Amino acid sequence: MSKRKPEWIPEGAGPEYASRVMSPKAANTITTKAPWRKSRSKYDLDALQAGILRGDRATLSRAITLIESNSPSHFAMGQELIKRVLPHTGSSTRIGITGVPGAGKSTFIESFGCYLISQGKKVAVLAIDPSSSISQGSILGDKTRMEKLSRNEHSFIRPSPSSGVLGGVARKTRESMLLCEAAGYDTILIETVGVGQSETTVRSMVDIFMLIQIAGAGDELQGIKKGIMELSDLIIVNKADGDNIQAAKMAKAELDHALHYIQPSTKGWQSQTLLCSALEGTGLDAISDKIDEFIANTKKSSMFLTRRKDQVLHWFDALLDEAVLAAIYGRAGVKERISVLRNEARENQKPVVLAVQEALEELKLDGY
Ligand SMILES: Nc1nc2c(ncn2[C@@H]2O[C@H](COP(=O)(O)OP(=O)(O)O)[C@@H](O)[C@H]2O)c(=O)[nH]1
Ligand SMILES: [Mg+2]
Repeated sequence: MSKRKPEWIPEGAGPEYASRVMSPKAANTITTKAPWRKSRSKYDLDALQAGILRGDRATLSRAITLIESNSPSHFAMGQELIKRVLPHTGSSTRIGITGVPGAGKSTFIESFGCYLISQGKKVAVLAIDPSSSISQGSILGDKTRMEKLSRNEHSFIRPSPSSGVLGGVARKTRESMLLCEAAGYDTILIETVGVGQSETTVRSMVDIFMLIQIAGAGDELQGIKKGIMELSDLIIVNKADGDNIQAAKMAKAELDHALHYIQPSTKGWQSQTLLCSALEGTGLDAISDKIDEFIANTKKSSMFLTRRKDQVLHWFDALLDEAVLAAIYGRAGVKERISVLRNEARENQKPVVLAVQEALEELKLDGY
């Protein structure tokens, strides 16, 4: 019995830790449809590849579930799938969207997405939301606000993967984006809520980055921090409607002024502000035109391609760093030995530098 106790139950815990651990036999009778229980044969690579290239949404959805899976065999299949569709990726416009909760990101994506589709585009919406394990994903939580867009056959909406650290979520979003491109989506909108590192992460995978602001919420609240403005190519002042039009215009003027003092996000492009009402659908055409102008501009200066290549390199370097560290620390006995050294340093039994040196010897790495 004690062998089947989940490891998170404290030693000597009483019945207040209500838990049932099923026997393997009982677990086998579960008929769940959860993706990780799908047998290997359910993922037919040829079929996935063909379905994606045909633009079939159900297949695309399944393929994203595959690359989001944490199982090692799914990982290998997912990478093979990405490899196969890679020649069909890269031709979309990748747009990042950020802003504080309540700024109107979801409403904006709904109306802007519908606008783009009315112009003949195919729109995929993805999200990076590090808080999504709590909020169930920013997109999913706001599904009602994207009802029209989600019903449109030229759209594809995928809530953010809800598990894992930002790095893992970022990989999944990046790969989802590639799959969407292979499926023929020519515009990818990646939403992120403005917390911590997530804007930088989204900026590192898109061509153009937009910050959605509203008038009168206060600079602090809106995070008009230099950092976020420096990442943004376009700043949209939303909710420019009804009684709020004057205030929105004033906010725009202030932002225009502030932009003079900050480093542009994209070399050769002066970051700009635009007004819109996501609710009433005004200003969307001007935003779309501005995005087109940005893309044309950066393509002409070759900044577009340079940035994309740099983004891939940056991605490569980050993954390699992570993998190298994992490989080194993952060696047998290393963790235990290092924890002894850490403790000796902590308790002043050994100088820190010496402890680190011994750790390096332990890891069979020279130098320091
Ligand atoms: N008046 C007005 N309200 C808006 C506009 N865009 C969004 N809202 C409202 O602002 C609230 C937050 O919008 P939401 O899209 O959920 O913001 P998000 O948290 O940034 O995704 C909702 O009540 C929306 O109806 C707009 O253009 N004008
Ligand atoms: Mg939202």
